[in-house]
Amino acid sequence: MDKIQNRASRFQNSLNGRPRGIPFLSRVIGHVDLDYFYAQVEEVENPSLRGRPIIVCVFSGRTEDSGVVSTANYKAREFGVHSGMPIVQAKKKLEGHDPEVIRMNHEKYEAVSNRIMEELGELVDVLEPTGIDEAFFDITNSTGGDYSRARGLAESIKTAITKSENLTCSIGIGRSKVVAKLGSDTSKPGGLTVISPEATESFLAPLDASKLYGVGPKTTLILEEMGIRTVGELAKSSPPELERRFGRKFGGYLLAAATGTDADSVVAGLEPTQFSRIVTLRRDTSDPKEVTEQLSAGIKYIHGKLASSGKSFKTVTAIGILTDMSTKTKSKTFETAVSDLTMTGETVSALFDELSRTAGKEFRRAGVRVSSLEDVEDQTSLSEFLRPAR
Ligand code: DCP
Ligand code: CA
Ligand code: CA
Repeated sequence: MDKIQNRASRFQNSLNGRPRGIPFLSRVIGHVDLDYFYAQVEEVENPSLRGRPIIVCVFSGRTEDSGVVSTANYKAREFGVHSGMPIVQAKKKLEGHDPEVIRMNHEKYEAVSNRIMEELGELVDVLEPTGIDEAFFDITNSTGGDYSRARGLAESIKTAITKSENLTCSIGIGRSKVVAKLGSDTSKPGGLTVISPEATESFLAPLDASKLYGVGPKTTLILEEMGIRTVGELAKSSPPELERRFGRKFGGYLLAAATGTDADSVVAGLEPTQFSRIVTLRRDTSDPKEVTEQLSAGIKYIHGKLASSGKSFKTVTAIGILTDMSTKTKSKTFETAVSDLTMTGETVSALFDELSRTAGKEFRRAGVRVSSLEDVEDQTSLSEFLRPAR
């Protein structure tokens, strides 16, 4: 309960955090959630799996099959399999349906997630990642509060993720975080739900109150005792009664959530852990010079990101996606962090030299990633220096 109450209080506190001058109703907030994330990443890596039930599993190692399902694709869900289900039980449900059982590879999913978050960060005003496969975003400024422009932007986000990673996602757009989250939930998989301020009340009213963010089984039970089942009923319930049952903060949050007036703002996400850029080559090639040349804008872009975030890097990776869509990478790690543009370009070029010798196929797409980021110390002292004297 504590966790939820903390969250509720954050929602309340942020009432004060809303930028002044932006009327509440004109906020445009989004929530993006990747569909059957771990399983979809596996599907993209191995397209021959499409159409078959897939379960991505965490094996505990005690017995051969002990462990749980981390996630399942929608085909497997048709047979009643879901996240958290014991592997043994999932296998039973999928018997005779040719399931693919895959060991969870967190690093792989995290790398995909990092690339997507970075890409999303470029497309929205403020991005707040809230999990490996989801994020809130604010696009009030870039859309001028216009919900039809918001729809266009959301569509281009979906297209961008499909183009770069071949993954589908679900997006909800609304005037608050709660509304946006409900929007992405109800458009799963692959959909887009835009809930304009005017449509908010009628969108929320029929939904089960248990669908609201922060409303778990305990709260649902109490609400049922109060004769409240839907969000609409919750919105019309008596505020003093809610306060009496749930306390001032959480009661207040429930009412705000039910009316789509929760005021929590989107807060820019965590520190970046890497920067990357991938491009589709103008033609398939195995010439490392050609590849490096077409990556030069990408390398400059990465340097811009490093400079603006005050970071240098220790590891640089050349990424080659071959004509059979397999990915080959080659990295170099420096002993001390660097941020020199020429040096990065030369290293990337050398790495692609090596990659092209061992790849065996032509490159279709190519990319660069810098990771193991460190703060540029000089930069800190520079900003100290530039700070006006007090
Ligand atoms: N996950 C997990 N264990 C859980 C729930 C989730 O390991 N009990 C992992 C696997 C999921 C990822 O987190 O792929 C994202 O979780 P989601 O709840 O967003 O579920 P999915 O993305 O798998 O499916 P959906 O299409 O419903 O979003
Ligand atoms: Ca998901
Ligand atoms: Ca999720």
